[in-house]
Amino acid sequence: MPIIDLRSDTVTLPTPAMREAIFHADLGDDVFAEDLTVNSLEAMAAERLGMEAALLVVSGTMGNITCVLAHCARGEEVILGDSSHIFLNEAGGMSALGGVFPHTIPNLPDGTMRLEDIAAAVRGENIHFPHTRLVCLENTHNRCYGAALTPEYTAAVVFLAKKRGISVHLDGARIFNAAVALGKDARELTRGVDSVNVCLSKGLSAPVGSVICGSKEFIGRARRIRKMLGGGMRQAGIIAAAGIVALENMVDRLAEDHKNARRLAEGISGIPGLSTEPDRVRTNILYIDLTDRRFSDEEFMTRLEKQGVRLSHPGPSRFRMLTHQGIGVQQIDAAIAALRAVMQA
Ligand code: TLP
Repeated sequence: MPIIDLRSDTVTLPTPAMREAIFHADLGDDVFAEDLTVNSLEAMAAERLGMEAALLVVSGTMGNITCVLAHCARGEEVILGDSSHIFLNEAGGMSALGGVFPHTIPNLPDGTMRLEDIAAAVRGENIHFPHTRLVCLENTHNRCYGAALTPEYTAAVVFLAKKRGISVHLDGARIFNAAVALGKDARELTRGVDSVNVCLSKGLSAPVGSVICGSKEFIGRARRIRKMLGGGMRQAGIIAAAGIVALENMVDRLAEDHKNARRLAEGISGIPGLSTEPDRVRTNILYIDLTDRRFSDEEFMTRLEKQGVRLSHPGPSRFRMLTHQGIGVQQIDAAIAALRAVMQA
C-alpha cells in the first residue's frame, strides 16, 4: 500500500508534462542570462504576478533571504509576524547572513498582523534605534491554517508602509492557493508590494525552484545577491521548464486540494481524541491536536505510519497535514479511516 504522505505539498513529484518539458528544454548559461527557458519562466512569472521583472531561485528560503538582503543593509530592521515562516523556519538567515534585525509582532489566527501593531513597530529617528526598512507578509499563511490574506488587507499594509517610508515583501510561497481560494487574480494579491517570493515546488508540483518578483531595478540587485549566495545556476532551464508547466497547468487544480483539505478536516473532527477546526480550512493546510494523552506524539506518529499515513509535527501535541496533487478523495477517506483506527486502538 503506498504511503499517504500529508507532511507537505513539497513532496509532490513532477508531472509527466513536466518531465517531457525538461527533456526538450532549450538551455544556455543562465549566469550570462542566456538560458531561454529561464528567461521565459521569469517573464511569465513577472506577468502573472503583475510585477516588472522576476528571478528564478533555488528555493523559497533562498527567495526570501535574497529579497530581505536586497531591501536591507546590516543593522536595519524587518517587521514580521511571530508565526511567519521567515521567522520560524529559515534558519535565522536574515541575521546570520545579512546582520538584519527581526522585529516580531503577533500574527492573528487569520494570518494578519494588526495594523496598529505594525505602525507602532516602525521606529522613529533616534540614535538608539535601528532603522526600520521592511515589513514582511505571508500569503497563504502556513502556521495560520493556510489562511489567505485579502487584497484589502495587503493594500492597507502597503498604504501604511509607504506612508512610513518602508518597503513590503510578500512571502507568497503559496500565493496561487490564496488566489484560487479567494477567487482573485494573483495580481490583486501582490498589488503595491515591493517584492514577492512564489514557490513552484509546493502545490504547483515542480521539482525545484521559486521565483522572486519586483521592479527591474530591484531584480537587478537581487540577481547580484543570488550570485553571492551561490545561487547563480548554469543550465537552469532544466528547472525552469517544469516551472513553466507549473504556472500554466497546475494553478486551477489547487481548488481540488482545498476541497480535499476541508473533507479531511471534517472527517477528523468526528474522531474522539483529536481536534481540528474545519471552518478555518480554506486552502490546503490543516492542523490537528492530539488531545488524548494515551500516546506520546512519537507513538501516535508511529502508529499512524503503520496504517500508511504520514504527517508533520510542528510542535507538542500538534500535527500538520497538507493536501496536494498526489492525494485524491480516496486517500483522504483512507487517511480519516487510519486516524480513526489509531484512536480506537
Ligand atoms: N515550508 C515548508 C517547511 O519549511 C515548513 C513546508 O513544508 O510547508 N515560505 C513558506 C510560507 C513556506 O511554507 C516555505 C516552505 C518556504 C517559504 C520555504 O520554501 P523552501 O522549502 O522551498 O525553502
